[in-house]
Amino acid sequence: MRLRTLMTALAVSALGLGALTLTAPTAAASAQWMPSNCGSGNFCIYDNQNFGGRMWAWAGNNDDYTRSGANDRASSWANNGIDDGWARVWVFQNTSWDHQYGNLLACLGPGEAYASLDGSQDNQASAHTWEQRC
Ligand SMILES: [Ca+2]
Repeated sequence: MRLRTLMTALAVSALGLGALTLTAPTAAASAQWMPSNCGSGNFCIYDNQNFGGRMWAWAGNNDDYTRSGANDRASSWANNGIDDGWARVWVFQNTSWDHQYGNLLACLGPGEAYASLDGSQDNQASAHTWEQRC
C-alpha cells in the first residue's frame, strides 16, 4: 500500500515535469510584440534577455560584429525589417558571411522577435545578412 502511494506520487511528479518541459521553451522563446526601440527597417540585437541592456541596430548587413563590440553578446533579437522582398535575416554563429549549414543560428522573418534565446543561440551571434527567404 505504501509502495503504491509512492508510485502514484512519482507518476504525478513525472507528469508535472513533462508538462513543464513541453511548455517552458515556447513561453521563453516567443514574443508577439516588437521592442519599441528597434526602429523600422532594422535588425536589432540586445545584450540581455527581454530586449534589455545594450542594443545594436542595423538596416544593412554586418559580416563581423566584433567591430561594434557586439560579437557573442546577443541574448534577444528582433527583425523590424520592411517586407520589400529582402526582409529575412540570417544570423550566423561566426564572422563573415559563411552560408554553410551549421553556421546558421537562425532565420527571422519580418516582425519576428525573440525575448529569450535558448542555449544554442544565446551569446553566439557574430554576423547577419538580409535575405529573400528563410
Ligand atoms: Ca548577452
